[in-house]
Amino acid sequence: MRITVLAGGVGGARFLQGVRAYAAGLPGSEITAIINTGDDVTMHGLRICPDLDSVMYTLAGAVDTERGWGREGESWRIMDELTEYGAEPTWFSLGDLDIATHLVRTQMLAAGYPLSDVTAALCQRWQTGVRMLPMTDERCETHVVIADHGSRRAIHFQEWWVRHRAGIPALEFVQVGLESARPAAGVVAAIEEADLVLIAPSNPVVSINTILNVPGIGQALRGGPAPVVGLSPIIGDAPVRGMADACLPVLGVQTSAAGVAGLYGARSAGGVLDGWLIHTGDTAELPGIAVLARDLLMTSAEATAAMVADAVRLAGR
Ligand code: FO1
Repeated sequence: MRITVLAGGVGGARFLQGVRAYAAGLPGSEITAIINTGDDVTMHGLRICPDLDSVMYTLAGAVDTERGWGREGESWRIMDELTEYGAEPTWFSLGDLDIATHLVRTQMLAAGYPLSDVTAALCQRWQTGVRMLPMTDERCETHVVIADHGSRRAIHFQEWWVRHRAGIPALEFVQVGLESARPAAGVVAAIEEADLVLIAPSNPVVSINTILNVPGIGQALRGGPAPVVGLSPIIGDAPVRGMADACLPVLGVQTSAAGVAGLYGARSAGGVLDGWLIHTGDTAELPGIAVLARDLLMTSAEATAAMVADAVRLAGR
């Protein structure tokens, strides 16, 4: 079975662990992950791709599981030195081990390799068992528009998320570079040739919607032959993880499983979903979307693999 997954960082990484565990029982199956790069940023001259790296480190068993990002057993000597120099930003911490990844990436990009090739090269070391594709090879970064002394100002998503902990009300999310962005090499084929497309329980606004907005990706999902099943990132009225509740109201979407399903929409009505997994006790009634309620807590790869098995059943595969 060929499974293609749309995913963000920390939640997407955990979900992919479950997809990989599910696929381990199906010899010959292939998993492709299309990963959000809207969080990408350049700091201290280094190109940083947080979601790609969170997925890569997690699948490799090299992530710091407590933080969910960066390397296990990390040290911060370079960061300490940068802070001594007063080199901004000091609110975004780069670990010594992690910096090696950014150095390799930055050099390869400067040499002219597209991000998809760079990602494949980095993953060569880690052997993640999942083909990882950035959503686009172009720069397409999420900026957050905030109110500033009576006027509007845009700051990079990382500044809003990490420095301000999403505590400043966002007026709008803007994907800078979206108009000229195209799906990265292999992305459209991975959707068109899949037997099943899964939407991970990642942040629906700044991860999944960002991927869906890349010209060509939403269209491929809507027109593709594979059923598309999503998992709700919201349990009750709160995100499973992260701060999606600071993002959904900006789009006028209720923080609920039903709200997110409405955002993605039914494929039969021009959206992307055929099926939607929600947590036990939640409700989501949308014409054209098959809904299944079950436990959605990703407590282990095995528990998540069981969710994937239910998604496969819901898709009728
Ligand atoms: N998250 C933080 O909360 N603080 C940090 O200093 C930080 C640094 C960082 C460095 C590399 C990287 O790949 C991720 C990093 N993250 C950090 C996580 C990241 O900013 C966000 O959690 C995601 O972009 C949201 O998915």
